[in-house]
Amino acid sequence: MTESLIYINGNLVPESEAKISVLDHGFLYGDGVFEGIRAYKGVVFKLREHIERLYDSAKFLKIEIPMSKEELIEAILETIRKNGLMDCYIRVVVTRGVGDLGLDPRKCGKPSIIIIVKPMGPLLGKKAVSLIISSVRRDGVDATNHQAKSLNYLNSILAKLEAISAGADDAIMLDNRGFVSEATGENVFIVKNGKIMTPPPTSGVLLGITRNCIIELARKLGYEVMERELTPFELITADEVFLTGTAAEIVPVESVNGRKIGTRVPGPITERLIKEFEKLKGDPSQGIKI
Ligand code: PXG
Repeated sequence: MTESLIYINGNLVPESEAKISVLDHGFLYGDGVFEGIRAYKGVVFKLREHIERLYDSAKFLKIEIPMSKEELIEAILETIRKNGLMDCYIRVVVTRGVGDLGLDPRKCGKPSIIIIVKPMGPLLGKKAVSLIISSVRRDGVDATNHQAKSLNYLNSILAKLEAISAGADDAIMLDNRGFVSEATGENVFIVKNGKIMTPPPTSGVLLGITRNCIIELARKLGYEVMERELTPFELITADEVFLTGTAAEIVPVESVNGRKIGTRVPGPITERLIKEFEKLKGDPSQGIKI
């Protein structure tokens, strides 16, 4: 198998040579931001939205990305072209850069920019998943919150470890008040009596691009969609539950804490949304052509 080419600070290098310094604060402190993006049939899905979020995350961390948005878009497209891919997963990472020991970000030089592109199937890889409600709370909006897509994922990793120990596929995390927040790397939606609901930003969720896409799509199809706080009771007693994310796509949930969700999985509304979402893949109006 030929090695993939990885973009590091302006150069495309084979994977085995794609290395960054151990003194990069992205490695030492998780001090950086990232995006996970997908290309379908030669179109990078919602690329502009991902770029906007990346720059917002960087702004929150006071990292100045040393490239314009247009230049970064071109670097991403060129990396995909050079790898000869039409359908792939794209990871863009921006770190604080190479510094010294000690947190002080002023010791760091220029931010490092890395673009990895790989073929990748749906992350959770399954038709329906089982969830637990984790004892690990989602960081509050006044902490290392997940509105900024930072490299610090320990909050989610602790919950994922708990899910694995319990024999579940993934975990739902509650916010620091006990309301449903999101899964470890996906947003969560419930359906009750034909209405679609998903937790609001105040529950510490990442404003997922797939989440936005599903909200828009569902409204276009005539469903009522509400962003509101959800209790664990509402989650467990929902007619349908599904997760959304770039890596995982749209994943029906079959159980939460050992309680079966609804009467059939996927439920009818989840099934319809999956079908409609499939139609958007590769649609040039949904992204930027490679
Ligand atoms: N919540 C969290 C905490 C996430 O990390 C989402 C929701 C869904 O957002 P999008 O914009 O993708 O709809 C995410 C995104 C990975 C990986 O490699 C994780 C995500 C995205 C891409 C890759 O684990 N999570």
